[in-house]
Parts: sequence; C-alpha cells; structure tokens
Amino acid sequence: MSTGPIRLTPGAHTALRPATAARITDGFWAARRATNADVSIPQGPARLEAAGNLDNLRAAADGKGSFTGDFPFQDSDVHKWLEAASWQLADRSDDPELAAHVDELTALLAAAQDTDGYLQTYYQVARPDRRWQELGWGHELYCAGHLIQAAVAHHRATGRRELLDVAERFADHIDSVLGPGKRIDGVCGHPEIETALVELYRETGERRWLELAGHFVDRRGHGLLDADVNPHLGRAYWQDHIPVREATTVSGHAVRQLYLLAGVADLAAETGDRELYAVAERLWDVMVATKTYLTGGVGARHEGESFGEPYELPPDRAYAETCAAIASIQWSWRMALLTGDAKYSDLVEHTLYNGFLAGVGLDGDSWLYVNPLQVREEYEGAYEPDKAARRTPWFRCACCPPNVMRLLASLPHYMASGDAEGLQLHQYATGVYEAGGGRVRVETGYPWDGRIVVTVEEAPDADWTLSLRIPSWCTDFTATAPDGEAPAETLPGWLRVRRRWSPGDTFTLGLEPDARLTRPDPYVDAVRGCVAIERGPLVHCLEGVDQPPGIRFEDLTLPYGSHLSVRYDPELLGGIGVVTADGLRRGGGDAVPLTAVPYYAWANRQEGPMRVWIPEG
Ligand code: FUB
Ligand code: ZN
Repeated sequence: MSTGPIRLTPGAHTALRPATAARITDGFWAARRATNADVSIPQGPARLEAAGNLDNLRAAADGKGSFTGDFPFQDSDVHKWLEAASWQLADRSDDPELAAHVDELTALLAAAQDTDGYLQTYYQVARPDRRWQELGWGHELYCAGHLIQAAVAHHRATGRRELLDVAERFADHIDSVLGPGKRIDGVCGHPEIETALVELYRETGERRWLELAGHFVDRRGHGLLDADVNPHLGRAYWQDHIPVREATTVSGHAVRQLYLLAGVADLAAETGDRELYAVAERLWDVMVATKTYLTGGVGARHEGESFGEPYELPPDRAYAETCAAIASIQWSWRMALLTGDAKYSDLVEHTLYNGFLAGVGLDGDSWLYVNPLQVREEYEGAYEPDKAARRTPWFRCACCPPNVMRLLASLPHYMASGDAEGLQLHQYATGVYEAGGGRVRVETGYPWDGRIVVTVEEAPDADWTLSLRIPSWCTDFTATAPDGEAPAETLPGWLRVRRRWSPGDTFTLGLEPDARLTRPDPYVDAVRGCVAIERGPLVHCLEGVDQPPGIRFEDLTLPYGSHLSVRYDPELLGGIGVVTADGLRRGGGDAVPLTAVPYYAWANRQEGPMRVWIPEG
C-alpha cells in the first residue's frame, strides 16, 4: 500500500490512483531528499526547541509556564516536522535517532492534550478563556489539520496509533463543538482542516470526518469570519467572501486559498460531487492563466501574502511564498488524480524544480520564505527580515521550512499513478514505481539529460498500458519501444504504449532539454520587453557573481534570438547545467557573455543581484 499523503478509498471517483509503492533511488531528487533526510529533518527538533515550540507543549502538559512565540499557530511547526519525519521513517525505519525524536514529540503532544481532546498550546497556555472565540486568526482548526496529517503519516509509515489517537480525540472534540448543528457555526480563518479530515476519513473509514470536511467547505463564504482583518482584502483574505461553489477566481491569502482547494479536490474525489469538481477545474485554469509566475510561484502580493489582480506578477515584489508553491503542488497533484489530465502534473513539475526548490538552500539548512524573480544591485532588504530575498537559518514565522521537509520526504508519492489500464509516470526520477498492477524501474539523468529508460519489472499477462507524461516544455521527443516500433498513441500531454509486456522489456523516451528563450505573457506589464532563459523544466536566472566584472548588472540585456549554449558543471552549486548566452551591454551595445544558473540554486553563494526576466537588448 502507498505510504504517501493521499490514499484514496476503493470507491473514490478519480481517473487515477496514487502508486501503491514508489521509491526514488538515485539522481537529482534523490540528492535533494538525502540532504532533507541528513540535514533538514535532523536539525528540526533543535530548531523547534530553540524557538520555544516544545516548551509550549510542556507548558500545556504541566499547566505551568508561559507561551513562547509570536503566533497562535506555533504548534503547527511541530506537526509539520512530525509529518516529515514520519514519511522519512517509511524510508529509514532503521534510524533510531529519528524514531526517538518522533516518539518524544508524539509523547509531548499526547501529554499536552486536554482531557476533552482539545490541543493548541496558545489557547491552553496563554488565552484559555478565548478558545474557539477567535476563529479568524486563532488557527485552531489549521493546527488541528496539520496534527491530523502528521498522525496519518505516522500511522501509514509505522503502523502505530499513538499520534492517530491524539488526532482522533481532537477531531471528536472539534465535531462536538463545530460540527453540523453544534454550538458554534464557524470555519477557520486558515483552511487546512478540510484536506486533513478527508485523509483522516481515508485512514480510519470514519465517515463523520468526510462529512465534517464537507461542512467546513460549505460553511465558508457566508461571512462567518471578520471582515476587517485586512483593509483591502476584507473577507476575501480568508476566502469567506463568496461560497466556494460560486468562486470564479483564486483570491486572498494564497496558502489559505490553495489548501482549501486541495480539500475541495479531495472532497470531489471521495463524494463524486461534480459541482466541486468543476469549481476546482475552473479555479486552477484561472490561476495558471493569470496569477502564476514563470517559476510556478503564486501569491504575488506581500500585502496579505495574497494573490493579486490578474497578471499582477511583479518580479521584484514577488512574494511567492514557499508554502504557497507547496500548496499549489499538493492541489495540482490531487487534480491530476481526479481528472487524469497531464497539465496538472506539468505544473507540479515546473513548481517543484523552480518556485518550490528555491525555498531551501543547497545546504538543507537555509531557507527563503519569499521567492522573488529579481533582486537589484541596490537591494536594501525587506522591512521584515523574514521576508528578505536572503536565505535565513529559520524564521520567526517558521511555516515554510517544515513544509519543505514534508514535501521532500513524501516526494516519491508524486511521481506515478495507476488505473485499470496500467501505470502512468508523471515525473521523471530514477527509481522503482508500482501501480496499475505492474512495476517499472526508471533510469534517467533528468533534468540535465532527457533520456528516460523505463524497464518493466512486472506486468499483467495481458495488454497493459505504460503512459509517460510529455512535458509542455518539450517540442520534440523520440520514443523507442521494445520491438523498435514507435508507440501508437499520443494524447494531449501523454504518450501511451499499450502492448503485452514481458519482464525486462525496456521503453526509452528521449526528451530534448534544450535551452530556450521565453517571452512573457503580453498581459503582464511588469516584465514586458524582457526574456527569460529556460531549459527543460528549469527556469534559469542571472546572478551577479557569474557575470563579467565592470558592467552594471542592471545594464545587462539579452536580445531575443541570441545563441544559447549549455554545459554541465559538476563543481558548481552541487552540479548544474549552466546556460551561456550572447548578451549586450545596454546603451553601448558591446557584446557581453551572460551566464545563467538554475533559479532553484540562486542565493547559495555571496549576496548579490539576480534576475529571471532579462531586458531584451
Ligand atoms: O498562517 C499560517 C501560515 O503562516 C501561513 O500559511 C503562511 O502564509 C504564514 O502566514
Ligand atoms: Zn510558509
């Protein structure tokens, strides 16, 4: 059985189902996951200790001490770390130190839980009289959601119930206070509980959790939350301005919006609700067409950490919170399963390699909260240090680092799926994937090299379909079937090979990750007249440190049609493809060789300017 974040029930109304087993064994993502496992996750408990998160749990358990931290949602950092560590345990059950930390934090949570099931240290320790009174900003259900996801991960990965028991006791309590017809008619200011409750239903079979998730989705948008939290956004900040079923665009706080839509997709999957299905499809299309950066980053505005107007995508003032990229990936993957449409996994790929991965330093121990696409030479910093275009060891509001950890720890889950016909590869990473009644081994140097060799290890003794996603960046590919014949069917976004497979048969897909110049959407005023360098799924950027000295960074330009060349540099930034281009100096027109590195690797050397969108010379 799959150990990933989504385990559909047998009757789920989806086109595809997550792989039943998935392992990434080598290559690009294996290296990132190793850093996550060896550096990021192990340093989590010390960070949580230093930030006071664990003392908050002790204070709640002992009834002594005060609350540490600036936010009521401090506990969610613990929950997200526990989720990450649990997925990691599925891979490394023989890591006694990790297992001990997981046990320790689980015991702390169990001890902190009140006898009625309630568990959020801010309200237990600092504001006991305000419990469930501040649903807008209190984050009680948000924290509960992350606790539930951690508990599901722990149960799936280890088969143990301690954390699941804590989560179910809290869910019981929530149902008794906020469930349909109960004392409080309310929703949380920060969606998250919805997707978590659907997963708790999937894990336990208890239908009450599915109904509660549906209740929270349908009660949102009826003005139950404050209107004055944000002077410009009003109730849209927490998506309480319009019922979910009537929404026509993504708006408000980006992470809130996208976690909510992940829950909507989950509900549509489990209930077959066509209206919710249509809402999710509609909003995803609008988001991609009008409110998504080239990097896959979303949530353009610093103000309210929110989506802006359509095409309001400034590169320098981009907020593009790391958590929003993660939320977009989580939602898009659910949409891919729901519909079978490859476009969703295409966005997953693009966001993974760019807007998401930039959020963590190559050392696994330095983070970006906001992910701009441009930093000038004269950059003066941000008014909040957490929101600077500079890497930081941890944040006062530490939502992003453990979120990165949980996504990387569960990444194999996002690679492949299955259906009655066969197996679909959505992402390309060396590893072994089991789905749709068969098992394949994938070998590839992706994203540096576009050759993907798929060896069938096991397949039914009948016709069986291997589907490979053709990324939208790819204009040309080669495909070699075992008998040398070209495969019969190409559907939008998919190459499908249906035949009787024998163990050991290989199928080779050759994608051509050439470097290319991309012009921006003509409606995005902020980058009109610029070009970007991309290669395969990777967006590239210029960093000041790589450019010839003596030329002002702001004077570098790049004519559309310039020659681009690519080389692999194993010594630079952990091993990257470097793109060089024939640029020009603004004004004088002198030729300037430009060097572009993958955007995900920026800000890992000396501080300096950076830009993705380069003025056309
Ligand atoms: O409110 C909880 C988290 O903190 C949000 O998801 C992030 O955007 C940050 O504001
Ligand atoms: Zn965040």
